[in-house]
Amino acid sequence: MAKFSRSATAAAALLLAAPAMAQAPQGRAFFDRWDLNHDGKVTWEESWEHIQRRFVEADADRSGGLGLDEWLAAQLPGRPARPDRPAPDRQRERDRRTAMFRAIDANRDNQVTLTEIRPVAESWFRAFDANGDGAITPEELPRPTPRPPG
Ligand SMILES: [Ca+2]
Ligand SMILES: [Ca+2]
Ligand SMILES: [Ca+2]
Repeated sequence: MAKFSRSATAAAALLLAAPAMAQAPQGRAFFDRWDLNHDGKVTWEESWEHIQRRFVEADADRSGGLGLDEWLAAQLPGRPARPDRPAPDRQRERDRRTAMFRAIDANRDNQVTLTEIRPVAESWFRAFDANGDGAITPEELPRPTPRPPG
């Protein structure tokens, strides 16, 4: 059980912090947005700053926590519409993000707070920082959709 929830939170963190990074072809543009001082590396401080900003944006009612509705609203419209994607895919995405919400909501009060997000984000950061130097470079990002050169 402990093992399961750990991998669940790691996956959650991944998607929370880097939805486009994990899936979108424009991963580099996404990276540049996280690299606040544009030095080609994303440090933990930059990551946390970015997550906090996104959290504040998502917290529509300023309650200091995100309800599931705020969570889904913040996550789902972030990406450009994909007309080539059938609707069931969006439902799957929604289910996945709901599961993620449950995984991060450690005290099960149906609110995800920064306190709950932080340890998850930290494990996300460590997982991406492949060489352990405290910064993520574009080379360390996953490449889930390899495309042929050219
Ligand atoms: Ca940087
Ligand atoms: Ca909670
Ligand atoms: Ca690194």
